[in-house]
Amino acid sequence: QGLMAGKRGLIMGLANNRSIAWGIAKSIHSQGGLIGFTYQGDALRKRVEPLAAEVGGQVFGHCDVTDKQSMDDCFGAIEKEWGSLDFVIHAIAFSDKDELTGRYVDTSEENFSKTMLISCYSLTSVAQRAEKLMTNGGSIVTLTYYGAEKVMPHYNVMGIAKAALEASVRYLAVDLGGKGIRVNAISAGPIKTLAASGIGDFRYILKWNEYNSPLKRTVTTDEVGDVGLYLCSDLSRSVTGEVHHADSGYHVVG
Ligand code: 0WD
Repeated sequence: QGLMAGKRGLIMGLANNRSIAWGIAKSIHSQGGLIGFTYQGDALRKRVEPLAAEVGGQVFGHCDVTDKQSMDDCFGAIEKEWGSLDFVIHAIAFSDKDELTGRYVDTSEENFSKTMLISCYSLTSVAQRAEKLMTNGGSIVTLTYYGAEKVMPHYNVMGIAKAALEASVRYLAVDLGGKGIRVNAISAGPIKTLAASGIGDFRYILKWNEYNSPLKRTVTTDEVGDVGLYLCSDLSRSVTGEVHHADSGYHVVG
């Protein structure tokens, strides 16, 4: 029963119970969806396994998006176990935190490439593998931030990666649309997660959003979770190539 009854999908990028991925997992589970999770490295395994159990989910093992073998192993395991996929949540990003402060112009080539590979290209490599399993159509959702559109202090190279990620959403939407596979992004307002704690002056950004957004507050992972649910469910069946803001409306004033 529920909007997601009979649907099975993968959530990538769960680190702990403050992750945006966790908000989305709870929303999808509440509407009857079956969720598979991957984790990056053994340290996160201990966190992901109990959370997966809480929502009756399945764990498909270690998956580092920079390691092709681990990606193939995970999608291979899903194919073997489930045969098909209905949705994928891509909630993954990384940049050296020493470069998430100060000036963008000082970004190193090495961190630029790494940031782009993990935070942008990985959506495409996930889509390549998901396409094969989305035999009845499907929904792919990634997470982005307003720093893709406007210069945000300290967001630096991650802003460039998110801009490329949002462009990827549009290109992927066209490539996969013929198969009934939709590709969208949620542009979430700032939330204090593990990844966000690496961004310089993050508390100031939170306060700024609270004071200036139309709703005069920041957003929660549960709220972003409900937007993820909408984008994975058939309610959004006519929506693709979209960057949907879940940010208390900040983007209309920022
Ligand atoms: O304010 C925020 N928190 C916002 C986050 C506002 C708007 C967008 N986002 C985005 C992030 O950029 C990211 O794309 O939401 C997505 C999820 O981020 P999150 O929920 O804020 O952060 P977190 O709970 O830390 O999860 C991100 C996870 C990693 O966690 P850590 O903190 O250990 O890096 O991404 C995963 C990892 O689990 N990840 C990887 N997974 C596979 N392979 C890799 C990798 N190479 N690198 C990072």
